[in-house]
Amino acid sequence: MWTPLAALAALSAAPLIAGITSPESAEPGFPLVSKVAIEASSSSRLDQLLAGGLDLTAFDAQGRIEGLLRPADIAWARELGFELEVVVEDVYADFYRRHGAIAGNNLSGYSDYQQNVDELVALEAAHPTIAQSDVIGVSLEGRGIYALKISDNVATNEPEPEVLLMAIHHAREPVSNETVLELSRRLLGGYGSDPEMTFLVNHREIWIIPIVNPDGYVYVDDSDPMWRKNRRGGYGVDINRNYGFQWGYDNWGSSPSTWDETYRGAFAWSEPETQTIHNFVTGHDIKYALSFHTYGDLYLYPWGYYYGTTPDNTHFRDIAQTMAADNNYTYGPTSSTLYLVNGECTDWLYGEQSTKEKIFGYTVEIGDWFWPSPGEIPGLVEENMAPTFYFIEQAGGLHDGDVPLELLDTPTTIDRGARVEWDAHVRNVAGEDLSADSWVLVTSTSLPSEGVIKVLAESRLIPSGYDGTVRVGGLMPLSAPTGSYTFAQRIGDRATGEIYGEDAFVAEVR
Ligand code: 0X9
Ligand code: CA
Ligand code: ZN
Repeated sequence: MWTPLAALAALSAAPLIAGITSPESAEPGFPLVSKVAIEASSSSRLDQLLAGGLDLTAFDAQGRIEGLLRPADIAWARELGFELEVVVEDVYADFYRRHGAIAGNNLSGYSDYQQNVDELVALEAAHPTIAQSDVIGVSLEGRGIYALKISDNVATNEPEPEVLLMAIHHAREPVSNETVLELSRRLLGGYGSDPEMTFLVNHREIWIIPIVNPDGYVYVDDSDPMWRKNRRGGYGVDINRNYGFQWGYDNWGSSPSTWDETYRGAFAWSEPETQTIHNFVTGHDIKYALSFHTYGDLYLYPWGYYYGTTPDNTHFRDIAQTMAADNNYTYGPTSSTLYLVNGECTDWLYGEQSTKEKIFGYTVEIGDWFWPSPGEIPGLVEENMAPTFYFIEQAGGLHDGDVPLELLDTPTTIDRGARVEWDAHVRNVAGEDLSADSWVLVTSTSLPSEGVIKVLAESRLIPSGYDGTVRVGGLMPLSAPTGSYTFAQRIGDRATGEIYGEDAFVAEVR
């Protein structure tokens, strides 16, 4: 059923002309904002709406994109030829009707900022050897940005894969916070009794940042339940558009206008909240990360800034596919699955590869609205437990540096027709048993082709914690050209090309 919009259209033929007072919500003190669904047939021209700086939120069950639009926005979009269905006429009135008279305490039924702080402190007190809560940065208005570390020997930086879980980049997305709090409780509460939780705590360093944007979260609680950004200048910066990777690449899904919901800030990293994440991530060795948001039932991965996929698309997809097998979320590259964005967190996590290594970062979009009724929270949280534990487990075993190799007793000269031999010192610091291939890449400019790949050992099980030396060797053919040769030994998965460790030496063949 199409809501007649004639009255609105009459109001807003020239939406940007100053002096027109915005219509108001039935809830005193708020503007009239409607939740609309944009017909799928018109969503191929979504770019036009993205360029308009509109507040597009997610997809509904019919695959239509939803947005929070003011009457002037609705009229503008309809003039462009988009077909819009108004799903909720007045989202503020709807919020207060469904949640009761709670103005000034909008997060009732959810954990507010202070409850988060109290809970982190309580978790640390209850599990002092495996939980540690720290303030890793300070928001624009001076609130602490907290991180909870969960790992065995928590005070020690151990060589275990590090995983980062974040929530509340966006202020109005409290289910993301509930989800990471519950993940923390399960990991800590299950330690010593639940074998999966015990394994993850023992073999990973798990970092949880439950509120990236404390100022926005407090503002949602005491003032505006639909607030998204931080509180810079009263208009706010979208924390998830302020990261310094392809920041401001274009204006699609990222706006240069202060009052737009996707305002990206005056410059990359302009906000203390993004600076905090930047400093935290570059100061650690994070392998995998999840940035929890609401809503849409989605797993998203780079790229967001243009319609392309990363060289690791298969790996991104495989993991998302397994997570989604559990909760039926849709998955795919963010740009083509949801919409274009730039200056977004996971694009930076993966894309910035000079000041840090690439990180497999995903955006998780939970549920189907920012404010599910409190009774729906446990189900939404639960559907993210098993997939996230699987994700944390996956952060081990598949990374460069998990099996450091050191080649010892290497020759400097090799006679043709003689054996080449060296020692390979192998360690497995991945925190789990690994089945891995070992191979040697021999290259020399004397060789007619680029080089030869000689497999000296095939797929062995390298037990967790293995620390030993194996003798490696082979025959240098009599026919080999003389000259300088490089012997690079690698351990990894030859099928996927992933390398867990490598070392090399140079020798003269004569
Ligand atoms: O727009 C966002 O920042 C995220 N959606 S939300 O409704 N929670 O605001 C999605 C960001 C996902 N990343 C990309 N599209 N690249
Ligand atoms: Ca540890
Ligand atoms: Zn969000």
